[in-house]
Amino acid sequence: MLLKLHGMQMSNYYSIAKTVLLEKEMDFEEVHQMPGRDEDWLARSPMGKVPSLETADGPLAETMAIVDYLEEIQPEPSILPGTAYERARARQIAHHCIYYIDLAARPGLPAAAFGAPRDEAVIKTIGKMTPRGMKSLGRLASFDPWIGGSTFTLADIVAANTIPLAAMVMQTLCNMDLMAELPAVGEWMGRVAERDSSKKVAADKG
Ligand SMILES: N[C@@H](CCC(=O)N[C@@H](CS)C(=O)NCC(=O)O)C(=O)O
Repeated sequence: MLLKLHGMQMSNYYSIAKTVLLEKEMDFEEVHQMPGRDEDWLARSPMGKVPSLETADGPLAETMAIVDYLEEIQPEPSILPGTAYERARARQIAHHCIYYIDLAARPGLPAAAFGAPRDEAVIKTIGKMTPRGMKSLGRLASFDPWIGGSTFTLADIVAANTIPLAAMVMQTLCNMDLMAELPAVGEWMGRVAERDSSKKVAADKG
């Protein structure tokens, strides 16, 4: 059965799963789906979020579970190469970006991007937590040339699809340049953007 990725192009988590499929050169179909709470969608994604992957084995939600599944069913080319420690370090960077950058800034997204009213308590919290997540990423990242070192991995894919959204939220709500917390990010983002997978994801966003 052909894998089907359900979700929407503008979702950064959808982009992570899609980039992994592209990097692994897997055949897949895209099915447009907005987040929602109808029963059919909740059967695919219990929290109603996007993305969800339709597999021969059944539906699968949660982006990190999806990418682990893809890595297992098609190990090559690997997005988690190297030793057990190197693979764990790549996962550590990916989790760091999700927990301490994306989720730190995400409460500001409704006001930054969707016209919701500003909530000063939220802005105060994201203004404190997001720069901390970004600055501490510097203790893990090498950017030489990839975020974890010599090999392009899941860590690059997750970081490149979380940092820009968080930066937009911080700029819009806190007038803060998140990238300035970790200046090497700029050049590395340029390298990621040059990859065919990034170009395809960007082009499909329109
Ligand atoms: N933990 C989820 C997060 C996915 C997520 O937050 N998706 C957003 C779009 S980028 C969404 O569906 N938001 C709607 C909602 O939270 O109801 C994953 O890893 O897939």
